[in-house]
Amino acid sequence: MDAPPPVLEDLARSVLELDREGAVRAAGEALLAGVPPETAITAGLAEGMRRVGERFAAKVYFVPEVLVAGRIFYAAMEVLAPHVARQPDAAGTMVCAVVEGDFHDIGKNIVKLMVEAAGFRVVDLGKNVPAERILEAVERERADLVGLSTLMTPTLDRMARTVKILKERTSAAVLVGGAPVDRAFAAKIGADGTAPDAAGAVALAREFAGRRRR
Ligand code: B12
Repeated sequence: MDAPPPVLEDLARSVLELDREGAVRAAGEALLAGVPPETAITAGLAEGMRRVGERFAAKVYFVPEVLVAGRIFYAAMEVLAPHVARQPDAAGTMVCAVVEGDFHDIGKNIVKLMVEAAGFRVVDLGKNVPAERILEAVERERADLVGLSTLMTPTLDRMARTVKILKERTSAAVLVGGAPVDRAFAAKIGADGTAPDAAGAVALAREFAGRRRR
């Protein structure tokens, strides 16, 4: 396998070192070097956030640093997102949200971007969204799919409750994700699937939308 382009390391390091200018510059350089923007986001920026998480866990960084890292992530993503190749529309509609109680939306926004790029219409309800609002949106938008995200263990219960309500009241396929979510948890709460990253979310979205059309 080829070595990863050095610009991916520049992206990750800029996020980790809270270097906004460096991150924005590296995002532009990645595009110029022909690195696919999806790769720059997932293997560069998201890798940087993963390392920020390690520093937070080690109590080297605290919430203010993590907040700044999140803003830098978004500043660089703004450069990259318009360049993500888009498939023609009509793959289906997904409602996505971060469950109630949780304000972590970076992962959900990457999933949204990639699922949209794969040709889906995505209705983004944002973060900290109560189950009832998600249900309302799924019915209103006649969504084929729902993508729920949470990053915290205390909000896993809200995710479970949301899935229960959606499965009882709608026929949409419900996908769940976020760092504390694994396949065993997804199966236990009755979700239709989970994936560890945005590429996996796209694969699942395609699979379930295809099934609904048959
Ligand atoms: C950034 C961050 C923040 C930022 C969030 C900024 C933002 N706009 O999102 C800020 C500073 C606001 C923050 C606040 C807090 N945070 Co915080 N935060 C993080 C951190 C460092 C990184 C998260 C991140 O962005 N990761 C990068 C993205 C790209 O990864 P991802 O979200 O996992 O998403 C990928 C996959 O999971 C998947 N995916 C995601 N969603 C979905 C959905 C579907 C359907 C599918 C299929 C896939 C999928 O695809 C994504 C892309 O590849 C994590 C550490 C960590 N290891 O996760 C802690 C972490 C999540 N935070 C934590 C905590 C405790 C908090 C606070 C309570 C801190 C406090 N004392 O105030 C508050 C909570 C506020 C709240 N109520 O939500 C804990 C949670 C612990 C736990 N197990 O519950 C963590 C794990 C840190 C730690 N080690 O303690 N945080």
